[in-house]
Amino acid sequence: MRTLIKNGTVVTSSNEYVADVLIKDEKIVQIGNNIDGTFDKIVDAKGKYILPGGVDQHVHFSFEFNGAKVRGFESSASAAVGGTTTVIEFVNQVKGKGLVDSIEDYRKANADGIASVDYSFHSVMTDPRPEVFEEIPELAKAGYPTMKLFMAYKGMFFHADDDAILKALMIAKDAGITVMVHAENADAIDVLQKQLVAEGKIEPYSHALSRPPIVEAEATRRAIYLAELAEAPLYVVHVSCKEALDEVSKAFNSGLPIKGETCSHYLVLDESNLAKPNFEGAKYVCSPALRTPEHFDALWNGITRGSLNAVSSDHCGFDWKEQKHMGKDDFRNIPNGAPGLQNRLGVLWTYGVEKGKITRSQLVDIYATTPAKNNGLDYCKGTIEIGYDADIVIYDPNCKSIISNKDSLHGVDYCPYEGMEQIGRVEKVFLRGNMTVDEGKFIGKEGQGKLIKGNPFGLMYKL
Ligand code: DUC
Ligand code: ZN
Ligand code: ZN
Repeated sequence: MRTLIKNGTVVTSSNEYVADVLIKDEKIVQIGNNIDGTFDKIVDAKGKYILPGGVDQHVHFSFEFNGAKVRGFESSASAAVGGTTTVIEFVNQVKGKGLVDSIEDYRKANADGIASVDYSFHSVMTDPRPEVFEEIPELAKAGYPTMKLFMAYKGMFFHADDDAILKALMIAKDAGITVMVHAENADAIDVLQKQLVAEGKIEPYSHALSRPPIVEAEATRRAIYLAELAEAPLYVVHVSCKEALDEVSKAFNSGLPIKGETCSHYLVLDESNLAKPNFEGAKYVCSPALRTPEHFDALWNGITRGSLNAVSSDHCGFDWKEQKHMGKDDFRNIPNGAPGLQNRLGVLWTYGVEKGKITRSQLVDIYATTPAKNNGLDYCKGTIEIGYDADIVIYDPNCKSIISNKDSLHGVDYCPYEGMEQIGRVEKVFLRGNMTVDEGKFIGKEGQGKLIKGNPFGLMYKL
């Protein structure tokens, strides 16, 4: 099967140029002007941008919070219509099981034959027994070269203390496994939460009060010190505020192999959303909490200066009506997380590129090219180059629309970006050469996604 995409503007992380792109079966085989020959399909992309399919390195299709479970891979067509062709899911280790087995068992039961886009996995260590630490290097051999630790959730089974973090960092580095941290001080949050509830402050807005920037900054700094002690690379997920970013930037600027990501919602949604009446605020309960608007520009600066090298969705599809209402009488019971997988590219284009915060090449870098590199997938994903998977988005910059949950395929009963303007639209998407979105509609098949394994040392050089 030979498909020619003609006359579009190809955007890579370093430049953009008008060209034709020839796809043969699953790969990009030629890029140039006036490519001729015989083709099975010709797509005219004149006036449109040819972007690499997005790589969303931070999604949750399996997260559970107090018994509430998010929508799974059956909702992953929402990635495709939003311009994302590869997702990386966090798999919590099952107590008593190994890290690799936890991923493999989850994958077979919940992703293979179900996913609509390509997928890979991060491990999340929850059961720090000595033999589990010994197993960490096996993750690299199995093709899963990243492992996250939660510093944020006191009393929950996935919480990791400093002991576990330091030991994990020490072991992971030699195997090229990047340790990632969700950095918030769990004890401080616990104290603040109890105080707020004792004062009768049980509304969703208290979620933000119980997780101020300083609890994120403290844990970020602590994790960085632990990484320095271990002489290991570290990746800080979902940096949400200036104070935590300052810690990452200080480490990054001093030459340490320490970086972070932020997420679309921290760039455009502020904490006032948590105060919406009629329990609407619960839709915006995610951790770290949304911040005041002054933090937006600091995060955009972190992106342009390089300490934040990716923007993810932290997609976490809890329903509002049923699941978020578990916390109607106590904000601590509101499941943490919000959907957003479908909106990442549109938000970055509209509020990043169109507002002059980032260039189109920077957008490609933070939404596709660098997330692929961070996770060792850059041998086949994240750029428009010969030999790469033909994961391609044709983006029409001339459309304007209003974001609405009725256009979402995430299977959740709300969208946190509801009512916001979007400039441009994902018109067509190719997943390994197969057109899977046309005229903005999903035309692919459930189960078409494939497991993509990562190489170790993806984030950083070997120290
Ligand atoms: N925070 C969220 O908001 N959702 C999923 C997990 C997390 O740490
Ligand atoms: Zn997190
Ligand atoms: Zn997350």
